[in-house]
Order: sequence, then C-alpha cells, then structure tokens
Amino acid sequence: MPRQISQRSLDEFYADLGRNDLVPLWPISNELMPVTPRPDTVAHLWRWKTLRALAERAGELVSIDRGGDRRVLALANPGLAGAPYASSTLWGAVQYLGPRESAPGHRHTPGAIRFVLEGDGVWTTVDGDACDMHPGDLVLTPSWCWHDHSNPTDQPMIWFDGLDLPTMSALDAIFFEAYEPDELQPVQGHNISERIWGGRAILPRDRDSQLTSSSPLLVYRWHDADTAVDGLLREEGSSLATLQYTNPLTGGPALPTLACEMHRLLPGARSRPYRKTGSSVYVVYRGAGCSIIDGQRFEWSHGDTFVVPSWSTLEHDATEPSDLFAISDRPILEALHVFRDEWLDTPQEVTGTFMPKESRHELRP
Ligand code: GTQ
Ligand code: FE2
Repeated sequence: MPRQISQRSLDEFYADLGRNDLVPLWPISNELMPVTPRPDTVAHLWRWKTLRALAERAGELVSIDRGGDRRVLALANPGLAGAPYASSTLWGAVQYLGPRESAPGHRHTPGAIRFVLEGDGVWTTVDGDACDMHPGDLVLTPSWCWHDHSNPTDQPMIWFDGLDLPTMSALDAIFFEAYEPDELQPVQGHNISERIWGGRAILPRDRDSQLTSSSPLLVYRWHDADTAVDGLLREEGSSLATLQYTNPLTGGPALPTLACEMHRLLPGARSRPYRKTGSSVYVVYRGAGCSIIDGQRFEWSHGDTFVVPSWSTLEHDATEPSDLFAISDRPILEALHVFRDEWLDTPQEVTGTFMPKESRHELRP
C-alpha cells in the first residue's frame, strides 16, 4: 500500500458501506463461494413410530378446515433454523386423513407427489381424475392442477408428501387458489390417466396431453415399480438397482422440478459411496438396514424418512431386502446444467450413529 492507512479511516469506511446498503465481498467471498457445496441442510432421520403417533394425534385433535386445508406434519430440518422444510429445496411431510374425511380442493404453483405408506381406499382427485391410492403407489399433483383428497373408508390413511415448495418460495413464484364454491371437484372418473397413459411403453398415438412438462400419467402403481425394479436388479446382478418414475411422453422426470426414484437394495454388500449435487428425501417403504451419510450411520426400517444433503457421501447397507422411495431436486440442477455426481472408491469410515429424538426423551402416550 502506498501510504499508512489508519484503523479509524477503515472503520469509517466500513460503517459508511453499511449505511449505504453495501457489503464488501472480500471478507465473505470464501463463504459465498466455497470450494464445494456447504449446505445448511443436515442429514437427519424421522422415525415412522414418531411420525405415525404424532400424525394420529393430529387426527384426534385437529380438524381439516378451510384455511388450513390439510392435516400435514412437515419435516423440519434442524439445520434450517425452524423452517418447515426437509431440505433447502424440498418439502417433505406426512399427511393424515381420518375415516370418512376429505381435504378440500385447491391448486398451487408448487408441484407435489404422494407416496402411500399406510391405508387403502383413499383417492386424490387431480383435475377431475380420481386417482385411487394403495400402499406403495405414487400419485402426482403437478403444478397448478386442482387437487383434493377423499377417504370414504373406515380406516385412516397416511402418506408421504413431497413438494418443490422451498424452491418455488425462493423464486417468489408461489400462487395459490382455493376451489370454489364446493369443497370437492366433480369426479369425472377414476384412474383416467392410468387407462390412457399407463400402458408401459405402449402409448396413444393420436392424443395430445393437457400436461406437457409434467407427466400426463398421474399414478404409478406399486406393482409396476416392484416388477420393474426386480427385473433390473436381476439383470444387473448387483445389490442396488435404481428406477426413476418418468413422464411417458419424454422419458424425463415425472415432474419438471422433482425426481421420484425407487431404490431396491439387497443385503450383504454396502453400496458404493456416491455423492451428487442437490438434496434428497428418502422414505423407507420396505425392509431394514442403514445408510451412512458423511460418516454417520442412520438405521432405518419401514416408514422412516431421512434427508441426504447436497454433496454428502452416501452408502446403503441393507440387512433385509429393502425398497427406498426417494425424491430429489435433480431435474432443476440438470435443467440449469449444474448437476454433478460421482462414485467414490473408498468406503467411508463410520464415525457415529444417529440417535433419533424419541430415544432421547420418551413420547407421551
Ligand atoms: O395435499 O395438497 O404436504 O397443498 C403441503 C401442501 C400437502 C396437499 C402438503 C399441500 C398438500
Ligand atoms: Fe396442495
């Protein structure tokens, strides 16, 4: 520097920057541009036992009214300062619909998926098409489609909800509209999209879809996922097979903003360590085992739900044949040409085991 600069003139300079709504880059550049992603989102797991019990209590204590619209418990990632988000980009939740209840119609720009964990006989009506929901089925409610949920049975139903809500919120692109004046839309028929678009790769020749960027097929059956993942696993002869639920018109992801996947794991071998940009929420549909995320062991079985942050190293180790359903923000990263992933050669050293909350303090009955 040409001449001596006094501490006082520097202090005054920084104060003047602040007063003029300016921030200098030099003290924060490493934080703004880390060498590799440093997410606030942390790896975390919610036990099914806890989710199930608290969802049921919500069913006893809280009605579904206009305004709230949904009886939903959002996964709140402990790294996100109390925000009701599973990761910085993904909404994950459990939704509970009691016997003979329905959740009123509405639509919003965030796109959503449902993956059924327990119960049978509920349907989600999506733009007039009542999509019947059975365990292991995936139902789409693409952006701006009217949707409501109906339970005509005497049993409650619980499913996992995934939405791109945090991303839409960051983009200030959220619009919402309640269906009026009735609570529910008229049902034009059941499983219409499945009859038209559900023929595996054999599809209508002369039919345009109303939906373009989202899949026109709104429901993916457990039986089809099971058959497909079984075939792939056998053919590849490995202990891990991954399927993507695709838009039959494009072969791309089911929703333009959300990827939906099914991972089948066989016991006996740890999967190869892997990391990718973007976060994922995993829902254990079947089986038992553990996943190692950045050296931490997360033990899981049916209904447990866990978050894998961006660029975290992930390995699975099943103790039973297991099926993990997952959502991720990968289509967004791919569309922007910033998706990266890699397989690593060395298994992680396990440095700790995740302790879920309910083993630290007991839940009330
Ligand atoms: O079922 O329509 O978990 O609108 C969050 C927002 C579910 C739904 C959620 C929603 C819904
Ligand atoms: Fe909704």
